[in-house]
Amino acid sequence: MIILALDVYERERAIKIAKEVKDYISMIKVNWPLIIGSGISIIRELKDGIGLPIIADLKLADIPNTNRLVARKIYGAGADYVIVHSFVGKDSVLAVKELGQIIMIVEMSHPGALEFINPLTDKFIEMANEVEPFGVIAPGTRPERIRYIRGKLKRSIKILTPGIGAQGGKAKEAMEAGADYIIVGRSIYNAENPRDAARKLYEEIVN
Ligand code: NUP
Repeated sequence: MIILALDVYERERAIKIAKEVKDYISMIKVNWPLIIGSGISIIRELKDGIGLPIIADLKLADIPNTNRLVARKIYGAGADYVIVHSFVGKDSVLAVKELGQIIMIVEMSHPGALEFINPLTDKFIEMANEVEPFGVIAPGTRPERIRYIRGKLKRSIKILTPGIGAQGGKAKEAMEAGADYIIVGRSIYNAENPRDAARKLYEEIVN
């Protein structure tokens, strides 16, 4: 139920942290910091070395052809899921889904998401119900919004919630509101003991 957001630059540090916490996590999410810092080959290295599925959090938001060109390389590099923005429209989203499993953003966790994204969430949920991605991103910082999104989203579509810990969201509250997975970065990788931090989160949500 815990997805590790591995937002560090260095390959060695990323692998060390992933090994330390792997017993408590179910997937690893890589984002631009790690891909820029360590190269795209880090995806295969983590996937094979740690043995967990990899989410590529590229937040693709381009025309269908460019989304497709990027997605082809990232799935080819071993990514199991790619995160895409919804606001660019269904054609751009479907261009990625044709190549592999996707996760659509229906709302984000930061305060700025209230400016432009949150007012459109209903439309993004509607699109997700048509497109049927593996899952959607919903804000771990706003449990009431997770509950709202869960109420409108097809049951088969998973809810993944970032914003737990460093951004103020609480793991247990997010799960109780309907999240299937919590995404956690800094609270684990910046902890003095990442394994202990992951174990505590795990115990918080299973108990
Ligand atoms: O709405 C979102 N909020 C968010 O934090 C969508 C995301 N994909 N993320 C990502 O989740 C963010 O880019 C980072 O990789 C991770 C959260 O990290 P942290 O705040 O736990 O350190």
